[in-house]
Amino acid sequence: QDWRIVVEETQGQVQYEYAQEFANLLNEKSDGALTLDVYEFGALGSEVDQVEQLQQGIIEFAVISPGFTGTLVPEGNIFALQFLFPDDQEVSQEILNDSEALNVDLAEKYVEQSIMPLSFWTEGAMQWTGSTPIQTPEDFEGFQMRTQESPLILESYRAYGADPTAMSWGELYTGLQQGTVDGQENPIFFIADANFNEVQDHMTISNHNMYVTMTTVNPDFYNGLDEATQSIIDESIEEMKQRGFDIQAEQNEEFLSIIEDDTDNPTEIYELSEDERDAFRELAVPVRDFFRDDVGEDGAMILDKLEEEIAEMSGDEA
Ligand code: 6CS
Repeated sequence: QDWRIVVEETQGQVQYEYAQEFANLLNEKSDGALTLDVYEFGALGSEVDQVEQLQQGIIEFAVISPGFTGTLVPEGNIFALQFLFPDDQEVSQEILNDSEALNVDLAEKYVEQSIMPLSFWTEGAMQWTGSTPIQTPEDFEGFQMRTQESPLILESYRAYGADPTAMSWGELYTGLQQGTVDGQENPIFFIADANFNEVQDHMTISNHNMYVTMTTVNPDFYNGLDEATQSIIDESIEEMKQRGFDIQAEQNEEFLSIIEDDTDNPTEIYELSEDERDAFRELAVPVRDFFRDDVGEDGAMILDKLEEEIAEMSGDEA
């Protein structure tokens, strides 16, 4: 019987392409014995529904963004903290690969909820889009910001003075078009492929955070497999780390020019200077204390450890 993996994106987008290549690797390495079917976003419900299906073992694998597990695994809100990881995506991916805080301590918190993360990976730096320009924190005053379901993402935008609302991306195009929300954050490939630029007049190159997602497996399913099969999965996950990175890098580059060249739907692109980014950083850093207080001792420990690892691995000047 075929195994299944569900992703939060549609055909052609990063998670889907990743899952397809992961499925091919499993199939090759097992000489055709293992078959994994890829389900695109929308086939099995919302992003949050997909999390539940993985937990219940209805599907074996899922690509899940921590932004959709915010109430389930509060410690996973760590990825909502802006300006925490280095801007350099390659360095950040290395941290995601090697961090013990994430791959051991945070992973344990997920396993308690029947979600086993096999890898954490970046889909690229996130940018802001808006119906009005965003260049200073004041521009967020009264701004209806769409976010994922994570309390700390909402808190991060409240810290800027915005008025955030959580919503599935399935509703987002219409929400932006009708003005239910004024703006959103995403990597460039996603902004363009989901056509948000059609209904947004402004894009700010803010690089305020990276988009982190996780390849996950249902722990009962995984633990029930023989060792040889587990090794095939582990090796494939390992090989997909570089592939996933390359897929997002290519798409983020390619889609920037698609937004720039779309004369039917012009989008004003504004790149923040380092000084301008500092104004946002100043308001974002205290949200780390909010995280420490809000998610409790274990979460605070994970953040302390991660901050140390980041300083070490990025050769921090701080
Ligand atoms: O903004 C979102 O919710 C969506 N963004 C990405 C990059 N992937 C899936 C996710 O649901």
